[in-house]
Amino acid sequence: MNKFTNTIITGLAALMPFAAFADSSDPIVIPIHNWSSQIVMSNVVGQIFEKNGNNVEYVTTDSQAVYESVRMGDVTLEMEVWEGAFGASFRAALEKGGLHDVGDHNAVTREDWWYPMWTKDACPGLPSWEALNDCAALFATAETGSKGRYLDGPVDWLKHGQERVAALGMNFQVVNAGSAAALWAAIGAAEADKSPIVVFNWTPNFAEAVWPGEFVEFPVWVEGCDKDPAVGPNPSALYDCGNPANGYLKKAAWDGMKDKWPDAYATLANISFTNPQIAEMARMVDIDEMEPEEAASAWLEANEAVWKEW
Ligand code: TMO
Repeated sequence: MNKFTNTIITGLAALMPFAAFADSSDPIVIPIHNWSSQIVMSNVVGQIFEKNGNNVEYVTTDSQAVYESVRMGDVTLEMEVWEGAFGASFRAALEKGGLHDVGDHNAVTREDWWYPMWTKDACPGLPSWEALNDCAALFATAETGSKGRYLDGPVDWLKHGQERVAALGMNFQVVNAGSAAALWAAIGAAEADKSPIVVFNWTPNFAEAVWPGEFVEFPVWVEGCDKDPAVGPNPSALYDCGNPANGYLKKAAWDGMKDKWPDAYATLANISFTNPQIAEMARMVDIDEMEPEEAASAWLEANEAVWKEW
């Protein structure tokens, strides 16, 4: 290329900054975890990027370790940073540097001990945690002996159920479900004869439309309850509070994303899903039994007016 054409091209590029596609052709790496809304939402966002001409790669990763991967740039972003489950890992990675907050979804989240409403017939003092504890024998199983069973989420969600039981002196034993599907199967089995059950659950989720229920009310979350034993009702223990009842749902990205894929980054910054949209994404997989990629395509087709704005 001679100097003359080079000048013209540079001049044209300067005149059309938005016409030029500035993003790297390297794949944007999107992490996939083990609950349905996150998997579908990640595919929705990946498919939007692809429609815009980006390349995308999905990797299945641990939902806590992912913050370290985003910080290092091995993974480009995270679509669902739940305050209750991942706030601590996210904050730790933020402090080390390399990733940042790309804003909140327009959603309010809660993750905690939960029961389907028929449980309250047997234990009318609910939702108080003290009443639950007084009813512990109702939740006993062969596995937990005389203690009540609390079916917690998969281990990598790091809900600290065991620490909470110890900190509050509860007569419960924590059993970790192997998968989210195992939680739904346990609720479904209890539904048959309306036996009392208490499990880890969250909102937004499909479950709220299927089984009316309530979260157990633990001592109210106070900032620092997971870091400073003095915070919360037990002065010598961590995790003696419930999870935040009005938690955030954030997006996070590797710091390098905005320079390497500026167009995709601008889209990511605009993306915001609501509670009903997130619950619907979970339902498409957990109730309608769609494959996540298929659910994502269907969602995009039905919600063009929503995502074209982004
Ligand atoms: C992280 N989760 C939404 C499953 O609680």
